[in-house]
Amino acid sequence: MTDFFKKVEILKARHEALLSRKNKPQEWGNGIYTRYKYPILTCEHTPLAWRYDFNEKDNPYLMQRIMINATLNSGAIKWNGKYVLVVRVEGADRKSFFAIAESPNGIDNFRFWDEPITMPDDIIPATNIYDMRLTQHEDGWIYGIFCAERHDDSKPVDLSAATATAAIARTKDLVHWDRLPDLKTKSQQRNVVLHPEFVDNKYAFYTRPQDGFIDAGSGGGIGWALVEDITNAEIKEEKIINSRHYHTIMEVKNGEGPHPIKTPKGWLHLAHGVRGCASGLRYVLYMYMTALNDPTHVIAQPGGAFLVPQGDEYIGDVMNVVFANGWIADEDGTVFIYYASSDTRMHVATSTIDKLVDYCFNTPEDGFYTSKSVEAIKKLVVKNKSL
Ligand code: M1P
Repeated sequence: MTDFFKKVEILKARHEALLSRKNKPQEWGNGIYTRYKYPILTCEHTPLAWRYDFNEKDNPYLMQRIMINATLNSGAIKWNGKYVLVVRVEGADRKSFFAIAESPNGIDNFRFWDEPITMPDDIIPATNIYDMRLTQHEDGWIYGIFCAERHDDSKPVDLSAATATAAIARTKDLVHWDRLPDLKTKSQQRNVVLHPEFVDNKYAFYTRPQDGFIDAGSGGGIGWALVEDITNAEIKEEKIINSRHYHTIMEVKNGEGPHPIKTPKGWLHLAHGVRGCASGLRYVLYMYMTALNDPTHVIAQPGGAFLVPQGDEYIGDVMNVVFANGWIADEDGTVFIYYASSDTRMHVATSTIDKLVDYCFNTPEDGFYTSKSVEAIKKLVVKNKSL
């Protein structure tokens, strides 16, 4: 066997060892969810055939011909008994694309399908696409709503001027995707999510109006809008259902995560909140619940963050970030929360519907003042003393 083929064998064995590594739950967490020791997907998990030319004549040094930079913000769905993620994969060229990875148990052994998704373009091609939210809608389609980024040609001299639009695609098999026209709205949009049920016989969207590509500006928070025709979706009226607030974890911006989970006590929402600090923006996850008969009416909102970066999760391409746009609720009530850390890699945390609903209803709300936070702690101390 030539040196080249020995190196190929070692490379493949190392890759297989990484893919089949068993994940380990971390003990002594917060009781609300369980984190796991290993990330579930990194750039090293992407197929070797995407990265290497295995022809010895053409690639005698066995170099990576295409490098992958990150595997992050993934949509999630249970599909044919498998835990399936539509992963945002980012190449060394900074372009993101979608690729499917599936696992038999939701916590390890994630493997990418052979080829990335071929996503058709809208009339004006997007430079970059990312952060798909998957919704198995009651109309029978699986929808993927994602951000389409294009250069803002009204500012030709500014190379960083960009626009964010919500793109809409749908599929029946996760392989073949039909692209519908992008959502038409007055403002730029990112973090747009399709609600799984019709509301007033219309498609319902969670939105995130924003003044610029990065800046939420006057966009007050997570919005809600109804659309009659998904094949020509246009938002005429939008109302804010979950607002940003001074000196909270969502002072600068927030955004809906995956579509909410329906529980007997209400719709369970996962979202991200962003605040500024000396090291830049800090992205954390938070939860809230809305009424079953009115998904726009907030009935519970625990104060503060639900999940924040921890240990190595702080470090990556965009530091101090956790972001989630996918989760899966199993029939037995287990919830798999898929989150990315620092725009670099994917992780899982597990919980249950019961625990998450308990967390939402029994964690004190943000009182918006230090004095209220102290009051909440003293109330708990007194209760514990009386036991
Ligand atoms: O870099 C952190 C996140 O920034 C954006 O989120 P938002 O629109 O809320 O600011 C997105 O680009 C997201 O992909 C990224 O993880």
